Amino acid sequence: MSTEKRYELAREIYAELGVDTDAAIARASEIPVSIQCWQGDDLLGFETPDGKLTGGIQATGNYPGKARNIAELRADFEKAMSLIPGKKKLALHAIYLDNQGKKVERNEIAPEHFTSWVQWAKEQKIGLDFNPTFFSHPLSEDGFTLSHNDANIRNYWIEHGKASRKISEYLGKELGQVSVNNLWIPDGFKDTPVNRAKSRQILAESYAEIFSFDTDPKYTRDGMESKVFGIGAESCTIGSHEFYMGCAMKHQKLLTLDTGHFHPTEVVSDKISSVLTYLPGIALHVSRPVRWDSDHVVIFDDELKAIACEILRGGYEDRVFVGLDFFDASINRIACWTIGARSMQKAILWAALEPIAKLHKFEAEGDYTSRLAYLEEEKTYPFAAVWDYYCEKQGVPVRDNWVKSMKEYEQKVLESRK
Ligand code: RNT
Ligand code: ZN
Repeated sequence: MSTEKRYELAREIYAELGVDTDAAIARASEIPVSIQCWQGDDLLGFETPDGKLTGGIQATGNYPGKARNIAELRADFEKAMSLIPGKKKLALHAIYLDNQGKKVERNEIAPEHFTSWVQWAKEQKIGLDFNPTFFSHPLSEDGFTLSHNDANIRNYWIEHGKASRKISEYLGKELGQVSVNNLWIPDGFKDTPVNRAKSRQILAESYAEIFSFDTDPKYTRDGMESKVFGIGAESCTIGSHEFYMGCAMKHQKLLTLDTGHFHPTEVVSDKISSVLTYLPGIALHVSRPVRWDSDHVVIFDDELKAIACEILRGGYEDRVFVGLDFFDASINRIACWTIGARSMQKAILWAALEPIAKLHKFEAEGDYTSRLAYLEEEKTYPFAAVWDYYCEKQGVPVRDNWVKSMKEYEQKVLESRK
């Protein structure tokens, strides 16, 4: 039976539930998903030919064929995009600058180092997000950047933070949409410190300086990403969740919630509405932590659905910026992008297909029996038929057909990268 036919049947079944599948597809297709460039090359970047990843994060595995330069990364990402439905953005990190082979210091990066990215993004009709890189650098080697005791080192990173805000604004202006500038630092202590307060005070002052000038919210928004621990910084993370809640509140910034940055039984889905009660917005780093902040490829699991449902049930589309953050080097990297982003898009479509008004009504009336009954019954509605139709309409492969296409690219392109 054709995808279209199966969709028509599904549409009828959902209509009985009070759900308009066409409207759900339209709603889902308007929500951009920002895909992290760093999955393409294990977060090494192109600042120097021999980049090393530091900062308490790790890409494990050595699957062949990673992108070795900007041209390869772009080509690989274009391949992935041809397999992923929905609105897409690419999230860049500062170390992915186009420096034309000349080393540029992090405190000297400027829009000019990203003009070729803008040109490319215009051709691809996608937006760009940005991240300053406060790791993988000699001046971050002792584990501290913006909270460093040494004012010279600290100032270097403050200048990097300032530069990133200008670059992000430039990206947003050029592409006519908001570019999220996400600030994450690795700062922390391996062993128990006795003066946590001092480092946090210094960090607060560094942010006051970084945010001392305004940028246009039409084009850029700063996000602040907390974390519970990093490798080599197990005992104290300076930029903890509570620190950034306060900091984002003070400066009216987005809070970035990375799903791998909390204690294992905490869930980000429950945090969204709490944070949005007081803060203007949230940037999400959707990841899949397996026992730790392991950054496994995102899959279509219960928490992913819960996150998407929270966004759509709350009507928070304008206040939540959905981004992905994982880096798995043990399997084909284009497949990582595709599986992770398709899963996120699936979850968004899933959420759009909920009988939201009905569920809200049950809850408001105290009919928790019906609420549970419908939340369970919706799980066996013909979601797959709607998802397949959505993929077909978006011009990307239906079901597992993308795997063949990805494997062909692997043979033709990736295997020659020795
Ligand atoms: C690290 C943070 C951060 C990075 C990216 C590469 O724990 O999650 O977001 O993964 O900036
Ligand atoms: Zn993250």
